[in-house]
Amino acid sequence: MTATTSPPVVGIVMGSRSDWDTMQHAAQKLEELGVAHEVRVVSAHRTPDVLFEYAATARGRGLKAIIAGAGGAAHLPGMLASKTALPVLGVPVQSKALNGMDSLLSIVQMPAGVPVATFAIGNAGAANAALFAAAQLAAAGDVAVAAALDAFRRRQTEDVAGNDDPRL
Ligand code: RP5
Repeated sequence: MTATTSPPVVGIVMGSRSDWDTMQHAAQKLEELGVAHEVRVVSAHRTPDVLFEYAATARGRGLKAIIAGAGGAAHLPGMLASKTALPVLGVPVQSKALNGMDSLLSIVQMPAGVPVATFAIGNAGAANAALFAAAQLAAAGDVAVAAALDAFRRRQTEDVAGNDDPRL
């Protein structure tokens, strides 16, 4: 699925369809900021050849970053990072058995030389990975995304400041 009409610059991938509940928060943020993105299920364990192909062709297809979410033995972000030098942003999905601690540790403990930027477990991590990818695009000179990010921050501040009595 491609979420806007322009070619995707961010890839959102996840180990299973069951990760979508979490990863949709990344897609929603990119949508809100007008960042063209694609969404795919790519499993490190069930479809390893697809993973290799996805990573090997990502830069050539115009992607600037990959947001990868996985749970449990969450090898997807690390294996993507082993096959591409594009920034890989890892989202630990909250697993049922261990609440996502397994996912977090699987993603964060990369060996020196193969970085994965690791975010919080669950929905907040997915949303922040998208905001971070947008910040990378803005820092690289995308003025439209920079403006959208500024506007998002302003709205967020106004929403909190305008609802500061928790009893209402
Ligand atoms: C991981 O195993 C996926 O990322 C998912 O979080 C977890 C469970 O997958 P399913 O059994 O729901 O397909 O590979």
